[in-house]
Amino acid sequence: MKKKWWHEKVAYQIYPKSFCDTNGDGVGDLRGIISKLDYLKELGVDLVWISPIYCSPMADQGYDISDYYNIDPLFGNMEDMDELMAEAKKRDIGIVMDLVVNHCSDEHEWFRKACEDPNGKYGKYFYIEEVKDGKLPSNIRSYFGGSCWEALPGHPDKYYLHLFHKKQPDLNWENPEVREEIFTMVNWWLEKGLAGFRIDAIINVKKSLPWKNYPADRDDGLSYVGNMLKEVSCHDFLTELRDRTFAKYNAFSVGEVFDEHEDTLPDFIGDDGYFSTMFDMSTAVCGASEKGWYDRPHITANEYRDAVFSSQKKAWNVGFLSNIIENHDQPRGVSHYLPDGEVNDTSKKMLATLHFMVRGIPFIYQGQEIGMENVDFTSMDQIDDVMTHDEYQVALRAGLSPEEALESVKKMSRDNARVPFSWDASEYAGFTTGKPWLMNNPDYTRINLASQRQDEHSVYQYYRQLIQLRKNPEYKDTIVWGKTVPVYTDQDNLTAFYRQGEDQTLLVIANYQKEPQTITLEADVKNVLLNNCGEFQQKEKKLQLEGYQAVVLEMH
Ligand code: TEU
Ligand code: CA
Repeated sequence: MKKKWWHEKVAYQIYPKSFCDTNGDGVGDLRGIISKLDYLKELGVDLVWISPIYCSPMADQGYDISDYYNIDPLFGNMEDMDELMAEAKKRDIGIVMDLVVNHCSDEHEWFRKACEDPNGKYGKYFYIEEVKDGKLPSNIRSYFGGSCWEALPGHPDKYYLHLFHKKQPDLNWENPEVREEIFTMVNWWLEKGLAGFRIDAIINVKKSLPWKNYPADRDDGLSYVGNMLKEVSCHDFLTELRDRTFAKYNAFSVGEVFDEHEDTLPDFIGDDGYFSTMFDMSTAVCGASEKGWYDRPHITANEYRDAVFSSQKKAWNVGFLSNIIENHDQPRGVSHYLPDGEVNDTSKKMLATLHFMVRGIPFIYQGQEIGMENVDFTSMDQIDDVMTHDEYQVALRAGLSPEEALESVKKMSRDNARVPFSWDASEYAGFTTGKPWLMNNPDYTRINLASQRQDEHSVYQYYRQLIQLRKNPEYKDTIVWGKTVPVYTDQDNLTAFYRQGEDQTLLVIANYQKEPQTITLEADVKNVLLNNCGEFQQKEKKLQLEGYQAVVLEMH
């Protein structure tokens, strides 16, 4: 594998609306991010991915872009953005923006012009089809529920495609003019000094044409988008995107890729792949049900382990995955991956250890580093996210009572991660002096950065230790490049693996249960590099682990 500048990095995702508000309007802003750069430096991150900050009507929180060349006034202006990039650079931090080009906003000039003249230039920027006798071109279900076809405003006989919200019309990548617009825009931003992009929902850019119906998979008569996507390949589009943009700037690119075809990993992240890396979504999709969120079981410790190991195996000798335990689309990892009632500082640190010690680029989502948990929402009125509202309706239609529907969807709600960052124990958790756009997590007096900064045993300080270990010249090569070799896989609720470097072997062991567990070491311990709790209890070759204990050992 060719070594690249990004392989050693640690990345951090900011959800700008909820990070830090400086003007009291209850919405986080770019000046807020600038004010926290020293904090990010203290934590030890090198790359900061900011979810969309372009002009947007916010139907999908910025993932519906109406102007790619400007900053939404909610967040600030272009001077703020330039200052943010310059200030970040001074601290050796690279800024990564979100590239949302599968679709734009229905308020984008292109779409407005398409509505004015569907047969003109801009009509070809989208997928617009003639509809006779109400017969839609296909029965694909949009990701946010309902048909993916919507009547074109002003033209009742014409429908446009939106795989996401109806305010997010899909861009027609088959049209070379559209691709040209996108490449020009990407390069304009890279010229400004951006470190790279996170590429949103990219697997959706290639549609299977001509349109047709697919077997229905719910009683709405519609079919999952993936049923169409699996018939086609994005190869040509993504190769062109890479060559015309990222490759020219040696820019970092991380793909958000779901449902990729089997055996295509080398195309995505191999030495000459489309992207520098892509997210490992294997644990996030584990247990997903065709029926909806309400039908989702809690993932077990063994399932978690198997998902991680199978990704590690797939990516070995191919490229680097980016590891996450959560993002702005997922519930909080500690609430999702740990059993109810067993979420505590020790188990949170255990999860962090696994997340950081496997091979790949670690991404921290804002608040993860202080162990923020899911929100105990008590009403759907507290939830803003479009997807949660759709899944709530899905649950009701399946026969759940309103109370049961709320209980089931709140566990998966994207708003769990989207509530404001809990900076301190003051009103509104120090996020704003006004009223936050989305409620704070009511647990902020218990879980916040200010208190954890003071406490050397906090989750926050543990994250710092993990980052320092990854950067420690003694161990860096092994932690970044070493092979992940699973061990003790016949023991339940235990995730353990070696990281094999050139002349060094590390052993990572996590007891993924509240009961103690013993393992028999295969070699002698040279150094204990990290331990999330209590004593290191070794008797000859026997190592006794407390509930949720995790250790990183250097072995002889
Ligand atoms: O997500 C893509 C995507 O497939 C999501 O719909 C995902 O399945 C879901 O959020 C899982 O909880 C990206 C963005 O990350 C998301 O925030 C946007 O809503 C979406 O694209 C549309 O741009
Ligand atoms: Ca603000």
